[in-house]
Amino acid sequence: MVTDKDRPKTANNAAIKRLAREVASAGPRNLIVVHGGGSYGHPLAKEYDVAAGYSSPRQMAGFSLTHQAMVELNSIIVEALLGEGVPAMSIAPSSFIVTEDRRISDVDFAVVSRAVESGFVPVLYGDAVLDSARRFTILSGDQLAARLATDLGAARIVFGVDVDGVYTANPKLVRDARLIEELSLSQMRGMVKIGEALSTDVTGGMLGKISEAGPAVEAGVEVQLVNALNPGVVHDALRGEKIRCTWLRR
Ligand code: IP8
Repeated sequence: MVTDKDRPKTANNAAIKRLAREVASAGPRNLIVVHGGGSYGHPLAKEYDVAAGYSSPRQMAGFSLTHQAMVELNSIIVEALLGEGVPAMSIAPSSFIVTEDRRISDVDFAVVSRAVESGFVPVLYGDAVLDSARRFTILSGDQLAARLATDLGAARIVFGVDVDGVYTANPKLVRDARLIEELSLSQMRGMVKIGEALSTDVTGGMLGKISEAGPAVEAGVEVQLVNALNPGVVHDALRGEKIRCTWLRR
């Protein structure tokens, strides 16, 4: 929702500003922001088939263009946060993460954790990254957020999505779809294979989030899926207030 999905490289400045204000007014402490690719990363990643890895020389430029588009979107978001007084600090995932066949294996988050301890709000993102098996791939913001939370011992991940959470059916298509307020790990396992990127992503969608969140939930992190389109919801979530959402819990 921070970009206009239908128009390449178009930021939704109003949504970005509102969300930056909500983060600022929540008075963030020990917060890391991770954003996705939207209409910056995804069209280029698709055009050059970056997620699949190297198969032709034309992808080399595509990899760089995808990363560079993410740098642009990240700048817009970081500047919005700075404009609201949040001590945001941009950290490029591709500068310190190499995946192994599309998954993060070894990673050192020391700089990210030092930034948090120093009072900054690191802002990371889904990125085009180097990969030891495929030369390069796309790392989703979801996989990154879950691994950050697990490795840094976060209490909670808040996923901002465009619906109130996980429903019994697609709420955009089915009128009597009901919101599921809490999903246990075993219920999550009934829906997806935990910790495995869905083959259809670049994006992953809701099931991708549940799958990626799995290992974090296993590690004791509480995960909240909240409707970031509704003004005030992200603020309330960050403040730990009760909201309409879906919880993923062990
Ligand atoms: O939007 C992927 O991150 P996501 C970002 O979280 C790119 O899937 C570079 C397409």
